[in-house]
Amino acid sequence: MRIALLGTGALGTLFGVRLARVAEVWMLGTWREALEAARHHGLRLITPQGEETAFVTVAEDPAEVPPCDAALILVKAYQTERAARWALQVLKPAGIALTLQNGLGPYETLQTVLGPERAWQGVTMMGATLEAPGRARLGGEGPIWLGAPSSSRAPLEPLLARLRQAGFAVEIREDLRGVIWGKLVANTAINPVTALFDVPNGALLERPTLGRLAGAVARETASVARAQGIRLPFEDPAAFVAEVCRRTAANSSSMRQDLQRGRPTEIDALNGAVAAIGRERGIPVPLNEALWRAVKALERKRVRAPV
Ligand code: KPL
Repeated sequence: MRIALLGTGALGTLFGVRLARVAEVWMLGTWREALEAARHHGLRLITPQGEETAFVTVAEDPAEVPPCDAALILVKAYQTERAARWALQVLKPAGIALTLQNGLGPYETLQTVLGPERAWQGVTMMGATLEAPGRARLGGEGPIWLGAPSSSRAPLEPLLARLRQAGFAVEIREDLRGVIWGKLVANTAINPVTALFDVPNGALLERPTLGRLAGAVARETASVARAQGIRLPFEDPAAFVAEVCRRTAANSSSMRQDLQRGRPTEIDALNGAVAAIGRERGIPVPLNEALWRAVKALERKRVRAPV
């Protein structure tokens, strides 16, 4: 199986290393340093068990990539449009794309570009921190939840089998929206709080004020989900967020990493999107709103150039 990996960041590196065990992987991206590092030194993943290096083929231009069976979309939410167009270019006519990105919006973009039958969505609860271009540290294991009703799952099965062979814990859920909003609860609570206070995920368990703030944001996001009739895959949003923090305690959230590297964050697709839905439906969203504003203000100070 030939898989196109769109995304050269922490998760792109993690998935590249593991998928290279079981498939031919082409990594496509625009970040030169990461592609050069992968080309010359391989992709490197550091885990508690040691360091694993894998060589994948890299390309900056989709025209160089032979036809692929599947594309995995792991770019930032705001880079989805280009990644979706590249996926369309490199996929075989029956090839499928799976997004494991954060936030609301990327899946809809993928569906628009590829058509609804070829676009799939899941979420990953894993954490990874980019230590250098092409070199990531696993910050916590966790499942990949795929919202894939059994009636229509057949085109996805070969990729699911490879993901499992590569060592990922894939769990199938029937309800796609529940899966997406479940992850959104975690991201809207953990990402901005860890980014603003510049702490790893585990600090939300150690510092009661931060833990209480994250728990309150989780409950607020969950109330927006429930108002739309979405059944979340857990009972207690704050307890779920605490569990994700436990599993990814050593990890730097992706938003904290973005700000540290002077990159734009995914705040618009996370707290910004939840606040917009809350406002539209008359559900109070003061915490999502405040965190969105605070991260936007920090972005204006820190971000060097749009990507
Ligand atoms: O998805 C994540 C992220 O950082 O974006 C979590 C699960 C919070 C892990 O850090």
